[in-house]
Amino acid sequence: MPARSLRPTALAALALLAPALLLTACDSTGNGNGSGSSIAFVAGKTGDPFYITMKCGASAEAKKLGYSFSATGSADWSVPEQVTAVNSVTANRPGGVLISPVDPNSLAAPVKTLQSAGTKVAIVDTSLTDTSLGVTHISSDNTQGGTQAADTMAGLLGSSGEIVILTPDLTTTTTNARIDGFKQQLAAKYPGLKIDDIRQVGDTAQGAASAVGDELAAHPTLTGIFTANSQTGEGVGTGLKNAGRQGKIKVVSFDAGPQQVQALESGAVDALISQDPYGIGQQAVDQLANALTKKPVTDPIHTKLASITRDNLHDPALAHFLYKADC
Ligand code: T6T
Repeated sequence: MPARSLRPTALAALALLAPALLLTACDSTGNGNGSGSSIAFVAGKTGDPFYITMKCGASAEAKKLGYSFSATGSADWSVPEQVTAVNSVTANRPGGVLISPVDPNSLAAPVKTLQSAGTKVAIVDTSLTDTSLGVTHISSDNTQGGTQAADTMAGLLGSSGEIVILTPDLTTTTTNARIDGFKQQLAAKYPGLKIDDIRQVGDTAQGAASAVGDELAAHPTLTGIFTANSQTGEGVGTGLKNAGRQGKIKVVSFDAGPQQVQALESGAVDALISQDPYGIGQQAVDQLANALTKKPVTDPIHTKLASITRDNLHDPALAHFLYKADC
């Protein structure tokens, strides 16, 4: 109805209602209406327990702070899929986005566009080469994680041994940092532990399983395997079983998805270096909320790691470090 046709009493009623309308247009966080009060998560790989757990932490925190929450990402560890996901999130103009870029360079342009549209961005887990992008950067200290994996491997093997490292690829920033930390620590502290090969197997359990067979054939005196993430860790037990070497080769795996915990329990794997994806998700939402409400933002944040073995697996203090299959 055009305003000029309103009677004076109706106009007076509208004037009384105006502050209330203004209040309902702002959410409890004072972010204003519409998409400014929403937070979106773009995962590196949507079905990966690490990112599922991060989503659970982010979604619970968003709910607690009064933001609406949505999650998307690539089903595989794929640049084109993730670029498409970021572009569709950008079109919705959310207030904040937490994203784990699957490539340090190819995701820079879409993240820049997202940020230029006014969205606050938290870079989580993996990183971009352009560190000016993002209001905060939250991850494990992955180099430290690699050091921890090397110490754990040395504890299992003693002063001499031959090790193969299985990694999904050589472009992912997190797994590369773990390998660097592992190599540096062996060189500094365990000169008798030698790395026979660092092998890219793709981000699948099948790739890791078949690589184990090849590596055992190429290095018959192999004594240890370090796997740099969940999927490589999920496949290693199958590879050792197929080769009849389960329990004979010591295995340290990064991450602690449900299948990896099962492998630890069954003896296929000896230790897990676990991250805190739930905490990464929670803290990213906290920092995005700070940015959106003009409060100080902490940057960077390094979340904790834990070394899990069959001995401490059921310690309640470590329950937080075991990943979820869903929220
Ligand atoms: O190890 C995590 C994550 O930190 C890494 O960036 C990619 O792989 C995982 O998601 C586990 O599969």
